Amino acid sequence: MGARFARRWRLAVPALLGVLLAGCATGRLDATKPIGEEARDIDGLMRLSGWMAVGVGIFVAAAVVTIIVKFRAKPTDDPDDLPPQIHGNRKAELTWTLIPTAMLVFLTIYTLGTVFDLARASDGPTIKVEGQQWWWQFSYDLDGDGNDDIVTANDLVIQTGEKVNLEIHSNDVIHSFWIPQLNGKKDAVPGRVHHWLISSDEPGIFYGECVEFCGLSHANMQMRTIVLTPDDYKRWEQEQLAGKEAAQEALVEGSAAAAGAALFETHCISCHVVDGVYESAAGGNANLLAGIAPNLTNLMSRTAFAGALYETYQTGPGGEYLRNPDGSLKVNVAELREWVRNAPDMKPARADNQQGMLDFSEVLTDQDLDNLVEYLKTLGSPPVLP
Ligand code: HEC
Ligand SMILES: [Cu+2]
Repeated sequence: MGARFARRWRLAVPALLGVLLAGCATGRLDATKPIGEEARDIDGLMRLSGWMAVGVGIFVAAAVVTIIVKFRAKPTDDPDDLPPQIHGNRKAELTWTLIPTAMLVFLTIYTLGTVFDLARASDGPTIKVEGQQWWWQFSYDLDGDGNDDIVTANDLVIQTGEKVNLEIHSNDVIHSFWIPQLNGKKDAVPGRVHHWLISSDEPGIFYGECVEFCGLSHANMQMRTIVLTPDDYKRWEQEQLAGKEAAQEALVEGSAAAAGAALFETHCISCHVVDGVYESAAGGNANLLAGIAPNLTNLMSRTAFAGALYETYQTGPGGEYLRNPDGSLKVNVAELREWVRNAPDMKPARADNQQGMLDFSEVLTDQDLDNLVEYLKTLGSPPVLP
């Protein structure tokens, strides 16, 4: 019994440790591999203070063991014979006050330096980030005229070698924006604008999540940062603008997409905007608490939908994109269609409380759903991948 118990513990301890350590790097969210300068600053500070704490810990543990061993009672000791009693020792007291003070002052200065560095604005572009239950919107004012030229969701697209200023807002409750590999966390607070820098040395897809509990689907409020090379980024920008023009072109009469557009006009435009075509939801009068729903102008250019919970395009077991024989990406029609049919079933929401998309399962027929998906597929070109 005892031996078996011990053996179990020998397995349980590493298993528990594994579970604990997994919190530092769970698959796609990894705070231990910084890719941008801001994330590296934070990582450097964390490592420095971590190693200092390890040093202090080892020193204290060694001192305790030494004292226990060196001054332990011997069998020959007379229990009534006390060692000389002293009061105060200036040298010892100064040592154990000054060394920790110096260490803490050093860490404070280093920490404040990092905090101020991270708070500094850059001369790079500004992107507006808006959190709302339960997805993130990103808006780009390219020409600085005060109007957003690109409005997208889930995928925050930036380019390498540029420090981007994020202006973080919330349209309802407190959220928190965190792309672990690119910077620390920044809260999105209603009525406030929080400034935050983000940058990446390498192209890639970096994952993030809302990290302030914000209600029912908090765990499903994810986002991605797609980092492109400057050339790819320019292409992305052009395709986003072209997507707005394309959305305004007439659909082939009698096509499934045209039938879908008619349904979209009946059921969807009370919440969703398609730039230049269905603007009626603009201006915060959407039938929602937060006042906005994802702008669908370039829906197909995003790698993910519904708070980055679902892939827009089909992926294989290793996360790689599956392709049609002609090389194009395979649209994830099944989940997109299911989303339009019954969104609250795929992502918990409170449609009765104007939070999240409605359940259309009693409203739309199979044919309607097919047509709507055909229409959605016309919105924007495929994503520019890093
Ligand atoms: C009551 C407002 C409302 C109506 C009506 C509505 N939606 Fe939505 N829709 C939303 C909200 C809110 C989201 C974001 C949900 C989330 O991510 O949690 C959303 C998300 C989506 C998305 C995913 C977009 C993305 O980039 O994440 C698609 C596609 C979509 N809706 C299509 C439709 C279609 C098609 C209709 C009409 C049949 C429709 N919606 C009607 C509010 C609405
Ligand atoms: Cu949130």
